[in-house]
Amino acid sequence: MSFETISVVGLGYIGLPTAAMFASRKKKVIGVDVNQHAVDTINRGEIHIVEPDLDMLVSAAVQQGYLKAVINPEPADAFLIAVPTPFLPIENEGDIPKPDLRYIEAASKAVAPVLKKGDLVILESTSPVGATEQMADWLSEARPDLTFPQTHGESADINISHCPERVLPGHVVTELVQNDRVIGGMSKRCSERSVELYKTFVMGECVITNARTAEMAKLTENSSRDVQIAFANELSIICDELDINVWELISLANRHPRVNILQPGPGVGGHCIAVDPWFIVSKTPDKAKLIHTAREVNDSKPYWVFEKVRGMVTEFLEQNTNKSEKDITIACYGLSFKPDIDDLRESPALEIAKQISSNHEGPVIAIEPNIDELDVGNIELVSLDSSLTRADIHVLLVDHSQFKKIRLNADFIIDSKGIWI
Ligand code: SAJ
Repeated sequence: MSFETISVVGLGYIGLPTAAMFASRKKKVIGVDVNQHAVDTINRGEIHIVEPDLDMLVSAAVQQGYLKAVINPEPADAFLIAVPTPFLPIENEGDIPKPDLRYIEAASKAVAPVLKKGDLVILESTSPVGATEQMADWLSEARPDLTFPQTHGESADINISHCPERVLPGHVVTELVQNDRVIGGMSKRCSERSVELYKTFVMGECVITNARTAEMAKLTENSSRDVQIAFANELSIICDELDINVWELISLANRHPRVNILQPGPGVGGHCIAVDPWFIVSKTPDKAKLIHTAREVNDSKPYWVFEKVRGMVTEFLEQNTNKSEKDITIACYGLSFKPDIDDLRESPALEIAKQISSNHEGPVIAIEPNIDELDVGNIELVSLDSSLTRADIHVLLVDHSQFKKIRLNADFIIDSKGIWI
C-alpha cells in the first residue's frame, strides 16, 4: 500500500523540514504540533525556526496545498513522531540525567485514536534503547482492537520503526536528502515499509537494522563526537599547564595519517551531543565509564574558562595598580552554541558570559553578530568595532566567521577557540 497522506507529529527543527520535504515531493502532509503559534505560522506559509532554505520549502508547500498544520492528529497512512526527548529534572547534584519520554507518550496517545489497519508509525526522536518498544506498548494499550509487531510480528496491523534523524543544524535541508538513513523496524516488514516511505525524498542509502540497534546507533554517533571533543578539551587544559599551544599541537598530531583530533572549545552545547550520551550512561551506568567521563570533562570546561577570566582580571590589576575591578571592561565574543548560528540554547559561551557578568564588578559587554537583542543579566550587546575600543579583557567564546576575519592586538586575551593567538 502506498503512502498518500503522511503525518509528522512535532514541527520543530526536525519535524518541520521533514514535513516540508515530503510535501515538496507532492505528498499530502499533515503536520501536528501542540503549539498554536507554530501551527498558525506554518499555515501562513511562514516558519518559526531558523534554518537555511526552509522558508522557501514551507511557503511553496503550503501555497500549493500539500502541507497543513493542525493541533489534533488526523488519519494518515504514516505517522512520523519527531518530538523532543529532554532530561527529567535532576534531583541531586551529581545524579545521572535520565531521559524524559513524556512527549513520546503524549504523541503516541494523541495518534492512537486515528490509527487504522496498515498504518506505519515511525519514531524519529533521538531515544534511549527500548523507547520504540515502549511506544509500541503505549499504542497497543490505547488500541486493543488493532495488532502490533511486538505480539504479531510480520502480520501486525500496525508497523513500527525507529529511524533516527542525523542532520546537522544549519544544513538540514541538504542533509535530509543526502545522508544515509538507519531504518530500525520492529519486524522485517516494518523496515521495508519505512524504506519505501523515506525513499520518497532520501537519496542516501536506507540501511536496515532492528529498532534497538537503530536507537543505539544514533546515541553512538553523538557520544563518539562527545568523547572526541572531550579528548581535545582535556588536551587544552593539559597544554595550558605545560605552556604549549594546543592548536599547534593538534594540527601537528593530525598530520599522522591515522590521527584526527577534533577542536577544543569553551564546552559542548546544543540539544544533542550534550544530551544523548546520558541516554547510554543512564541505561548502563556501571559500564559506560568513558562516555560518562567525557560528559563531565565537557560540562566542566565552561567553568575552567571562567576561572581563566578571573585569573586574567587579577593579572590586569597587578599590572595596572591605579585601577580597580570596577574599571575593567570584559568583552565576550560570541554567545551561540556553535559558529555562525543564532541559537543560544544550551550554549557554553552564554553560560560563561553569565558567570562573568554575575561575578565581575565592572562592565561586561558581548558581541554576537547573529542576534539583535539580548536580555541576559547586565550584559550589554555591542558592535565589534565598539568592543575593540572599549574592552580591557577580550574573551573569545565562539569562532564566528566575523571574528576570524580580524587580528586582535591586545595584551589581555582569552581565546577558547584558538583563532587570535
Ligand atoms: N564542538 C567542539 N569541537 C569540535 C566540534 C564541535 O567543541 O571540534 C562543539 C560545538 O561548538 C558545539 C557542540 O560541539 O557546542 C556540538 O556541535 P556539533 O556541530 O558537533 O553538533 P550538533 O549538536 O550541531 O549536531 C549533532 C550532529 N551529530 C554528529 O555530528 C555526530 C548531527 O549530525 C546530529 O543530527 C545532531 O547532533 C542531532 O540532532 O543529534
